[in-house]
Amino acid sequence: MTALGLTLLFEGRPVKAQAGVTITWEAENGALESPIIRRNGVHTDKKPGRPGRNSGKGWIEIKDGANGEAGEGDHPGKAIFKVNVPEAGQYTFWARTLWPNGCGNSFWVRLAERPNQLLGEDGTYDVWKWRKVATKLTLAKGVNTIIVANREDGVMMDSCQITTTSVEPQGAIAETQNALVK
Ligand SMILES: [Ca+2]
Ligand SMILES: [Ca+2]
Repeated sequence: MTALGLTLLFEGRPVKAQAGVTITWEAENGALESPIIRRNGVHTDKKPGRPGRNSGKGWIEIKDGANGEAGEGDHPGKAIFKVNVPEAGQYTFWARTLWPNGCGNSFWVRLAERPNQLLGEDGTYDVWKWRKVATKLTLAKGVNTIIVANREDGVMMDSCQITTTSVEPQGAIAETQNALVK
């Protein structure tokens, strides 16, 4: 969604949108390579008192054990997102993910033909939580290919967002219309 000075409703609370470009999409709508797989349905997390759920039709995951005995590394398997970007710029990449433990708490994120950037390695487990890549992505106007790749197994990803704003996404967010090129 491109929002300029609009007042949006977020879980019943009005929030003032920052000027800028924000595009959100469902991770399960990407093109997937094994061992990254699509899971359909609802996954309710273990947040005390206020459990969260995935948005859209499901999520993507790498099953625990998919990488065998291998630990963190550059492993086969990726999710490819061809994202419609309305304006060139520096974008923060966010993904709503769920980690089981420290042996399953990261993905790689990169642009096509560019180096891997780390997503995760934090210590919050068993809840859907938005996490960002520290370095912004430089995106051109038009279709940009963003790749999420296998760094360790056991991990789940619900949705992704790129934004030129400094707003931290919260909770389940609907997919932006025409976010992805099929
Ligand atoms: Ca780890
Ligand atoms: Ca989803």
